[in-house]
Amino acid sequence: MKYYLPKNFMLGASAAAWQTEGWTGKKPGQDSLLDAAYKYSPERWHEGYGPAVATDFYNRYKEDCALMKALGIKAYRTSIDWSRFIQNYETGEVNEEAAQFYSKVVDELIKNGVEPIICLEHWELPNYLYEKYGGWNSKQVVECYVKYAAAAFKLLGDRVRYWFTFNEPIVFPLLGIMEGVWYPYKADTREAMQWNYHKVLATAKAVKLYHEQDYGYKQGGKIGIILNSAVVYPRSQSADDLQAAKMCDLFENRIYADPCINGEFPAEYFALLEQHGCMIDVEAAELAIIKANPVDVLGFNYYTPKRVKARTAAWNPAVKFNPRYYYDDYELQGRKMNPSRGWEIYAKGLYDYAMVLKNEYNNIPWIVTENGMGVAEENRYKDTAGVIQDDYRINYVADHLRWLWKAVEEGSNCFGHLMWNFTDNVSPYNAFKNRYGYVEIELENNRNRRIKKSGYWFQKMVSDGCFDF
Ligand code: BGP
Repeated sequence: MKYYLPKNFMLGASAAAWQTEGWTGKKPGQDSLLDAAYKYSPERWHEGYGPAVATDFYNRYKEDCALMKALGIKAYRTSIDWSRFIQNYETGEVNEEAAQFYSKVVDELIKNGVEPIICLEHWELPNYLYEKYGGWNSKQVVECYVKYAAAAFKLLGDRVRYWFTFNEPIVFPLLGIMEGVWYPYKADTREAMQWNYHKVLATAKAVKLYHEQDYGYKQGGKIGIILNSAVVYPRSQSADDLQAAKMCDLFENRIYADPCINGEFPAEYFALLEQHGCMIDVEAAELAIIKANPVDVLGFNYYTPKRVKARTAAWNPAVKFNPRYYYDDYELQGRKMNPSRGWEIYAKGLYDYAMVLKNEYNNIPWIVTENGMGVAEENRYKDTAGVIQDDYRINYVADHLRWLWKAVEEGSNCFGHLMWNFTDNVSPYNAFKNRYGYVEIELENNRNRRIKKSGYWFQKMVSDGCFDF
């Protein structure tokens, strides 16, 4: 069957500064959290690869922009590396060399017909701010972020029309602060919730600034946040599983989506934190700022749904509270899986969340800011000419696009799809293990870029305005 591209629908790809740029030009003391994570334990990173070189985008961005044009990519989302861009994290003074780099990247994208989409933090919190203030645990860091955001709007606001405050803001607090599996390896639920709250507050402050600030030219664009909201399905219709799904939705979706889009935290959230002895520092004046400054757009990253059931074992009150006390989302037997990543593949999840946005979030304009399939050892799929025959990726994208476009037909306000990602890049700890790109990075061949079969498929889809599936 043929599927036609909806009108004014943006097709492109996503990446992040720290996952592509490499450390060229970075000065001592300019580490981001992920840079610090790599320096702290490089042996934990697959085959020792990490952000140090990544895809070398810093030196090769012109080549990459030309390749985007050749593939028909119409929008490219990346981030600014806060730790690189700002010279003095407390005053917001800009590092001129870095500013020039980001300005040139934006110009190069535009020159190649690619809409630049900029995210202000894809986990590139300066490690300095973590060490000095405790990172997002501190209100001081919210203020540093606002100064950074102002500098970024000032530099690029005349050319960038789509801004995002954070990428998947929940991930670092969850994995680094609450569950202790990522650097800085903490296990403190209260602190993780404080990080989450301050990122919501920082978002509202950046939105306000973006809407109000006058830099001598009109900003005229839109600003939002990128969430990896949990798309939650209860395992059964039992009262316990339904309640478990509700709690998962609350802690992995609504603690961001509700305040950022609708202006208010879910009523039960603070009560639950109170009940479990981990209430955070919240001020009435801050809640008023959040209420008054909802985002214009939402970015949604979607890879996999959550199948949730109630826990069978009782919670041990002697152990620190963790929201997972309320739900269990593992055990995925019998589902269609991506074995490399261990994630279920369920394209309809995109449609289902589109309907949630339509019905519960005022049909906010939104864009898929990540969606894709990370596959290990893709070399085994090379044909004799050396082109990776990634039919699995083509099927993955096609299936997700058709569900997405069905949602658009039914009134969802989705205006685009950005694939994760354009070229293969570095993942946290997995580094280059699972490859996601339309374009291969040939590590063994000087990081040569080579278009995969999916890249050619994408190119054809863009020029035909449709695909068969
Ligand atoms: C998202 C992140 C990306 C990217 C992607 C793939 O959560 O925003 O930065 O890495 O997931 O996941 P992974 O790299 O862990 O395989």
